[in-house]
Amino acid sequence: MKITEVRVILTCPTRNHLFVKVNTDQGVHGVGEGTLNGSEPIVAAAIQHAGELLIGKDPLRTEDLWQLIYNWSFWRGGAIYMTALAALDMALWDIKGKVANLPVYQLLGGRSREGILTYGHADGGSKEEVLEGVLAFQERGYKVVRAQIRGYGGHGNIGHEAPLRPGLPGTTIWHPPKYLAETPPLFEFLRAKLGMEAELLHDIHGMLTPIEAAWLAKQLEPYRLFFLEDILPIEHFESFRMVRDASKTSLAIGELFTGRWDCLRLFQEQLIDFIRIKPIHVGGITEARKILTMAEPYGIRSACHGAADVGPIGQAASLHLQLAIPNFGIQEWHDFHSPEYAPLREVIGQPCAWAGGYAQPHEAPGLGMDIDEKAAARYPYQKAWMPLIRRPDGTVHHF
Ligand code: GCO
Ligand code: MG
Repeated sequence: MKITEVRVILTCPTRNHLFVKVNTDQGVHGVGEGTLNGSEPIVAAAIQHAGELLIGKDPLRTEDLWQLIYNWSFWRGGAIYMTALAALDMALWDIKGKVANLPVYQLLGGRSREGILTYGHADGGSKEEVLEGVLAFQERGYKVVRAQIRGYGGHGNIGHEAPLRPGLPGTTIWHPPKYLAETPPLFEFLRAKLGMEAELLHDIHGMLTPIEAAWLAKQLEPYRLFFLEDILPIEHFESFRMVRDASKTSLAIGELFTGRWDCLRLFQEQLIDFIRIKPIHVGGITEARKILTMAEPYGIRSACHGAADVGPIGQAASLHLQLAIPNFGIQEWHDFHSPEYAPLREVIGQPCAWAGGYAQPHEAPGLGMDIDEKAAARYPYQKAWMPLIRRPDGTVHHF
């Protein structure tokens, strides 16, 4: 069996997605996803370029081809290359599943649980509105809900500047003290209304300084969060110990990580409780599986990032992997079944199933997903950027 073609599909049905199709000389093809919010055309170029190395190769040699694509460039690693590699690796696992006539999770060890526990994202302009949002998620069957006031950064988002030119992103003005002041009372309020058993979590989105994050983790300790997410910016590696020592709030990070070397120290020193890596941004199922195996002896569980931009095929890869591993924790859930995603469903068919708080990958061989290229061509790529943030004095801040 030989790979004959790598096709890159950049499309915007609802939002931008970067898909890949790997064709073989046996009529079997595999699909993968390399969506990287705001950087899709750059990843597309990387897939196009690196994909040529796969032509003529046996697609079933998943590990060998992973090593080939990882090592070919010399300039290895980083979000762009690792996402490009992820898209190709997913497609190879898809082919392997189709050849074996088994869903990918069977190739990874089979089912370790009946379903994938998910969390939803409740947002509101006030704590009363957040409560309404949490209750609405609970009524739909969600067992765990993330609670945020006015998105990431909350009421700390005190202003907005228009884009410099049409088509560019605007700038949010972010003032940390307001966010720090409102967050502990939000959880005090939610606990008073919902009791201690409700499973709640919160995303700092890496927006605080180390001492601010440590302070917030300590303040939130009495409210027993399922976890506090993205506690620090990824650059502040040296500060995890300080946050850890400050409180016994359960901690999660990793949606920006791109490989095992980002995780090693956090695992060995048990500085976190949940790791948020997912196949799509760490080089695919091959690498994500190794990372989650490394986490297992430290009692660290998976909590794969699952925002809209992880995409429906990225989501499927996360589900197959987490159905099989022993140390699964939770999956962030984005609902691609909702009406706004009708155009996306023209391209990819049915997204993975969700019912009563639990998700399931498809049972069809491989990842169980496909791409209709004609439908994708009806929705051409639209230039998009990540949001910009500055503090009130004009200093650039991370989102
Ligand atoms: C989450 C995330 C996202 C990111 C987004 C960036 O936990 O879902 O923090 O919402 O902001 O994926 O592209
Ligand atoms: Mg997050």
